[in-house]
Amino acid sequence: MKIYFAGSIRGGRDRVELYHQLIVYLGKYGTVLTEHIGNPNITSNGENLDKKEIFDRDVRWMDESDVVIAEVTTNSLGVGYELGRADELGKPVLCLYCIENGDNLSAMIGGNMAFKVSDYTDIESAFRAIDGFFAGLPS
Ligand code: 6IA
Repeated sequence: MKIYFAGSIRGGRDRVELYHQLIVYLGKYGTVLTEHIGNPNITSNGENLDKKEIFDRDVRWMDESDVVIAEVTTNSLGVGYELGRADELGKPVLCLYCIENGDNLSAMIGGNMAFKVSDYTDIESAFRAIDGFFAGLPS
């Protein structure tokens, strides 16, 4: 199972520790192609790579992935773009949203019935949402 994890970079790195914990947990289900999203050394300045190289690599990984899991609490243009792409490709998508952030999720994510959007309160409830998502995938 190849997992594409999406989380904010330029949009802000406030939740990077949470991304890291989610990525470690996802290791239970497969290989996370985008492990760097949870790397605290990558700040909102991004990776030390050319923009085109990052885009081409991420698009390739998205194509290769079996599922897409996005942390969508922190608004991010890149994550929104990736989710649009995942939708077009027909990938199973789980969006994790921290409800403590209020009712602020974009309707373009929350209103897309092709996505499974799970609200969570703490890391344990995010883990349970992940378990439920994988349990519900067609075998
Ligand atoms: O708009 P954002 O930067 O918040 O978008 C974050 C999403 O886009 C993540 O899920 C990543 O998969 C992807 N992404 C955006 N920027 C990068 C990056 N460095 N490295 C890896 N993945 C990225 C940014 C470098 C800078 C020159 C813009």
